[in-house]
Amino acid sequence: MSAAEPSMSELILHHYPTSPFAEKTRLLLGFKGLSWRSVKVSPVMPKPDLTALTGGYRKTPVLQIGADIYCDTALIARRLDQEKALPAFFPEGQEMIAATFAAWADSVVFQHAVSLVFQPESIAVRFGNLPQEAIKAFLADRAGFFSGGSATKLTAGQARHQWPTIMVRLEQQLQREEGDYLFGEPSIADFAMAHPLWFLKATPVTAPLVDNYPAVSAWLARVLGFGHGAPSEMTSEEALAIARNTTPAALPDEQFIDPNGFEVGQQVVIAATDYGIDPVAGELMFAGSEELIVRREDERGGWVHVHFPRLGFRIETH
Ligand SMILES: N[C@@H](CCC(=O)N[C@@H](CS)C(=O)NCC(=O)O)C(=O)O
Repeated sequence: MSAAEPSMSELILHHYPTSPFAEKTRLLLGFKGLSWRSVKVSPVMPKPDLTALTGGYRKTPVLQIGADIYCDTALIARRLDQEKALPAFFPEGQEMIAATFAAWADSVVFQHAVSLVFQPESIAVRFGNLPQEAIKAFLADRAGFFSGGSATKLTAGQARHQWPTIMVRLEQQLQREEGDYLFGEPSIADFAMAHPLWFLKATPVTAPLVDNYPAVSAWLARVLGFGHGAPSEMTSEEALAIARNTTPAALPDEQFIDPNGFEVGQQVVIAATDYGIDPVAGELMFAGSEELIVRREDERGGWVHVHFPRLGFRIETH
């Protein structure tokens, strides 16, 4: 084995500090006690070194392992379970409830948190020390991010109106004696519920929306207490070189399933259906019950396999 070889299989997270879904993933890495490399990405477009790897997908975070690029935290969690099986994110007997609750929290609870953090009273505090131009650029970037997909923005009024229902239910469930985690032992559900609350707590105007609930606060401290594992910095150029100098991993040993007639080797585009629907073009390599894989070539990243969850993504002919 040459000295450079071990770095080829390292977990590389492309992310930025203030992103809730990045925090979810950092906690997933912490929960598993994993070491990983941290590549910082801009919170707004353009992100040329990231899209060179993904082929257009721009959401945060993205996990890279050699020449395999994993988009969306729903799939990243499954990939980390393969990396280290225990403790599991989808405990036996809770596969459906854990994944389904997590998908609800990642969409519904997250949309509430975004709307509450970006309401005018809160935005002024959150971005207090940023120049006006930077705030404008951020808001313009996010306005476009929501066009064309199935997700519609929740108004701040509706988010404020619905928030107590979510929190009172959560508080009730966590008040029970065995309520250390949502479903007994920790699962993906805890991490998906925690990151929107972490986001609200980061701004003084919205922090009371979490702090007013004692059982929720105690549970959140436990989940955030898993920490981030052991990250070390890496540049985006190094990450691109790793992709270029590695061959994608063997495809999953699972039957190719496509009820709509897509076949291996076909040129397709894959895109999220909710928001951030930038399409990724490539050759369809695999479609399993949880995962889609396309192969594409990039001038700087070389041949890569880009992986997406099946749920919430669509395949179309190119
Ligand atoms: N379903 C995606 C959602 C990711 C997401 O919405 N990330 C936000 C940041 S928390 C984002 O991409 N914002 C725009 C950006 O970072 O460019 C996942 O689970 O990874």
